[in-house]
Amino acid sequence: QLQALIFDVDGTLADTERDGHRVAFNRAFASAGLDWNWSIELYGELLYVAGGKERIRFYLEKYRPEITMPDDGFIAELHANKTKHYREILAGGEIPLRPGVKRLIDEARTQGVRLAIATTSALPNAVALLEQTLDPSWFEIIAAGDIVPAKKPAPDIYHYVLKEMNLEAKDCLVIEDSHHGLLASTGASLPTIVTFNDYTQTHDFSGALLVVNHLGEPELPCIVVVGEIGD
Ligand code: XBP
Ligand code: MG
Repeated sequence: QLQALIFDVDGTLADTERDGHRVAFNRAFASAGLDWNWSIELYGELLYVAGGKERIRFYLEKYRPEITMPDDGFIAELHANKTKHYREILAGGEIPLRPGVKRLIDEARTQGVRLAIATTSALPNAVALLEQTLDPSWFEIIAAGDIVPAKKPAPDIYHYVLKEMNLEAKDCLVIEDSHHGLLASTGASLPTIVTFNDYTQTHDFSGALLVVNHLGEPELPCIVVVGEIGD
């Protein structure tokens, strides 16, 4: 008997990366007077590292070795500014939920299935997206950002949700969109459905129960790449 659905946020609830987070990073860089600019293509490579602060460090190490690594305080401030820009973008209402997300969440609520969020993104970002599109109060736990020290692909955030909700992994279902997200959920022994997107479609999804292009709507059926749709 399914007891809970646990959703990843970025790339799963909504396509937030290309036109949301990426643009917010670039705006934060520009307002800090930095000449850093992340193209759509480069951002696909940077997504290899989860977490905004971690991603900035990865960019500097890998792509800008000539720059001396700024201290943690500078990166934290830059990232806080990025969060502000990101929330402004969300408030503009231009980033919709992916197909099937609202439908599935409504069905779960009707059937008494518990809901949770497990994301690498900062808490204010996750809450802002839920406020704009769903309702944060529908989710028993919104596990986000630095709440666990080791971000995805580490399973810590999922262990945290299971512990807080007093649930066993086998009674839950996770929805993720990326290889790292899948590693995190399966690392906590959680059955996982992958809904891939443009940035993640070439990822390795071994270990997923089901791999689909999105969750589907009656007028927009999903395409199943791996697995079978049962009950
Ligand atoms: C996605 C991430 C995040 C966002 C940026 O997390 O890796 O880092 O790209 O958000 P998930 P922050 O798919 O687990 O929701 O800048 O707030 O980290
Ligand atoms: Mg994701």
